[in-house]
Amino acid sequence: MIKSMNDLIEFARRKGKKRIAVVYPMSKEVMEGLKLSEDLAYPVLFGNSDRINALASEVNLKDFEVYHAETPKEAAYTAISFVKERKADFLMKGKISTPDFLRAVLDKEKGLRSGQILSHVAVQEVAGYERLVFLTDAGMNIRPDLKTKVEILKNAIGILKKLGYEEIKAAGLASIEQVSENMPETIDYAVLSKMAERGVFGGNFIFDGPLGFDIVASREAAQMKGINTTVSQEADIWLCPDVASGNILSKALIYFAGAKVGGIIAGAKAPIILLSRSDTPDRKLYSIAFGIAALG
Ligand code: COD
Repeated sequence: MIKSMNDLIEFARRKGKKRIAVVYPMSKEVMEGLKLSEDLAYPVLFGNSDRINALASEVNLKDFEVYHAETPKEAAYTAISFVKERKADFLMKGKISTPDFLRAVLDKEKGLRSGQILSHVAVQEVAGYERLVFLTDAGMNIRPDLKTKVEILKNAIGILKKLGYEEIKAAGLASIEQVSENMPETIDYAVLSKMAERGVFGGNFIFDGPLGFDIVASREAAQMKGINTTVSQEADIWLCPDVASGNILSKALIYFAGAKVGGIIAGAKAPIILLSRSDTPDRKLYSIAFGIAALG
């Protein structure tokens, strides 16, 4: 089982070098991330070719292809066409706004839709937690209803299976363990628990929720509160109520607990890497490794 970011990088490395189409990599940080990942991914870059060549020599990136694009949107659509035509294996966002990037990805004709819901999955290595955490959705679906939560969960399960997980546990994060009609996520989680029990998500899968963060993070807390659950301190997937809570939790783990993190969007024709400007080069490396690991 993959238990650390190093395991994830090794898993990706064993898949062989993949071609990564990068939309508008017009910043030193993006190019540094690509430099750090050069033994995993071969960069196919879309943007201003003069600027890209200059940035590449600044970070000492030597082996890459560049295709000139005047604007971030043009870069997005060309990069996406490369992925669709299998001239690249997966896609990464550079210096283009998230909504512009996602709208190109979601474009009905030219985008990368597969018919499924697209959702964000962040992989986190958190000190003190015995396994990797797959936190979802901290980046795409703003306020998912039950139907969307089902799809978000399926996307995450699909990724873990590609990573070789045979048994998967998931927790629905809330602020309480009771089902409350005033807190819609608690009702959704109760339904998901029953669906999991009835095999909707396949075998060897356990979902439990609603659960407070303390119960998910600590077996001791579960014992103290008298909550009987097999996912305490053992959940691989942490399902969040909405993008705001997921995003805040993910960043809190990064900034206050020193978590290592990488993220991808799942459910499209190929994994998509969506980074924020404040992501460090190592986070870009983890995301690229995660994207490769999640390839079919
Ligand atoms: N999966 C599949 N199709 C989708 C999804 C999805 N997750 N979201 C929208 N669509 C489809 C819709 O069915 C529709 O056909 C089309 O795309 C447009 O849908 P809208 O009108 O809801 O889309 P937008 O353009 O208003 O918003 C889509 C975004 C993804 C841009 C929006 O949901 C968003 O901004 N999400 C949060 C991104 C973010 O800021 N994350 C935090 C930092 S990483």
